[in-house]
Amino acid sequence: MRKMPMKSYLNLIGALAMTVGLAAPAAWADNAHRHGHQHHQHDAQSVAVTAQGIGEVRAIGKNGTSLVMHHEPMPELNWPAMVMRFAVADAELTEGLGVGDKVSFRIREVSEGEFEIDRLAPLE
Ligand SMILES: [Cu+2]
Repeated sequence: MRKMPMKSYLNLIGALAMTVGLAAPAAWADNAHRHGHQHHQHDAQSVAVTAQGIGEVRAIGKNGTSLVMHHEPMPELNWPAMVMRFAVADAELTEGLGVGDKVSFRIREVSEGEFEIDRLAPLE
């Protein structure tokens, strides 16, 4: 093994620590966004997990296939109120929708911890 001067060794450690320090908050944010969910007891044959919600549109993704929404608490999934992005199952659901619109919606779990809106209706 080649000997490394102690100083550059310490510099390397410092650089690594900084990288980790910068990367970690992003990873945590992502985890928080996925929400821990509470339904591990069902098997593959069980019906899809769905939940109803109410929210306000904050942004509409390109081609209407995603929405950033402030949603109210969703007790079925034990989710608090928050702003998050949802995939949308069918762009037709977001047709005519505008930022600031209040909607009721249903989300469906498409894979572990990943949800998409499969029903959406304007409120008021
Ligand atoms: Cu959320």
